[in-house]
Amino acid sequence: MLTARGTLTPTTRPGVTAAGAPRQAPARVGSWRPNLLEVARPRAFITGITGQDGSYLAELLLSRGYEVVGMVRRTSTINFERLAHILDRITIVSGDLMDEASLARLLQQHRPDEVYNLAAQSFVHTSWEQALLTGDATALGVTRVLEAVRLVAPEARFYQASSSEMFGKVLEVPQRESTPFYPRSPYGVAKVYGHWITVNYRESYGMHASNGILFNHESPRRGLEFVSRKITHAVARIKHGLTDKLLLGNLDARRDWGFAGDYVDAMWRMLQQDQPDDYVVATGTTTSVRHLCELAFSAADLDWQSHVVQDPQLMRPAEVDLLIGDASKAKRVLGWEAATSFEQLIEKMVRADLDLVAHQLR
Ligand code: NAP
Ligand code: G4F
Repeated sequence: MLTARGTLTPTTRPGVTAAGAPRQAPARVGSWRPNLLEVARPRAFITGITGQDGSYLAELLLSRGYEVVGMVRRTSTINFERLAHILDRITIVSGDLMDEASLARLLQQHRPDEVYNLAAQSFVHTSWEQALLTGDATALGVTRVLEAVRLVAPEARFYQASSSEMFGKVLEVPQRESTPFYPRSPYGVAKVYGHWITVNYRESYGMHASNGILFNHESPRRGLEFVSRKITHAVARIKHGLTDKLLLGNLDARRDWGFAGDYVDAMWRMLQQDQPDDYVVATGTTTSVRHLCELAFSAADLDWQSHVVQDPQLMRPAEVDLLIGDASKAKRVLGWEAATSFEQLIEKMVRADLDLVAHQLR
């Protein structure tokens, strides 16, 4: 079969080696016949490239020799902060999860080998305030991307950003791929839909579609509204004398927090497998918001209890009390495990925010 990318047998496509060379993954070497006139680079299409994970994934794929096409939605101000350092090496295209035609047009134009659907209304708190929008983008948006892939790029491999938020009021500890879902927010409910529609397209159409059930992952690029970054950024502002108090909601909630830079590697590994499947991606440790505070403040030689104030208004209508993932399948099949500890992650985030605030003050 002749494609825009070169000559391929029907079941194969360009890939990359696990070591990162921009060529075929070992399992597919036998059936890939390179076009001698063109050394094709695998091409990835990322929705949500302006987000935390999108920026780390784009970096990873570039380092592995991919062409990266990132979809951004139209906004009145440009928000490429997380991409500034790689902007000259990626292709930015305009589209929206809400607009099926834009998705189909972009996939038709760019014919990707891999599609990573990271775009979503991803903030749980907002999902109660904008439940319909969350359902439209985070749930139905997945079907729109899957339909576009099915219709115009059916050989592309598809990754869906599923979430540990689906486990909600957990029915098993630790949570693994077989743990039943019990979502506790409109966001969690929307992610359950996205998860199952991905499974359904895999089973209905034989698509190479995989779900990564990722537990909370953070970084210095995390949005300021999420609790980890809210805390580390406040620590830096307090340290620099810009404020004195930090208002927080539930300090007892426990999460399995990892580093986003580690987690995007698991996404990529899923799409290098011969068979699509679903994987939990987690560290296997759990920590309370209270302990996160202790650690973050002490990394800047501050006492958290002198600054943190609980605000009942920040409590959620329904809470996810405890998340802890069992990522043994990802370790066994993908050879993936978290490289960064929770302590290293928080230290890294506090340092980055201290530098950021110091820079802003100059
Ligand atoms: P994020 O920083 O909030 O990024 C979300 C991305 O989605 C942004 O690029 C945003 O664009 C884009 N987006 C939102 N609505 C869109 C629309 N209608 N059309 C096109 N793009 C749209 O999220 P993240 O932390 O990188 O997470 C990536 C994905 O993983 C999300 O699906 C999230 O739900 C899921 N997830 C995250 C975690 C985690 O702990 N980080 C865990 C499990 C699952 P703008 O920049 O224009 O807003
Ligand atoms: O940082 P959070 O807002 O993350 P949450 O709700 O766990 O969701 C994140 O992880 C999910 C994976 O499980 C993703 F799917 C999702 O997209 C997102 O990335 O809140 C963490 C915990 C909650 O229990 C919350 O109630 O921190 C508690 N918390 C306490 N005070 C707070 C605050 N959360 C926020 N955002 N702000 C607070 O002031």
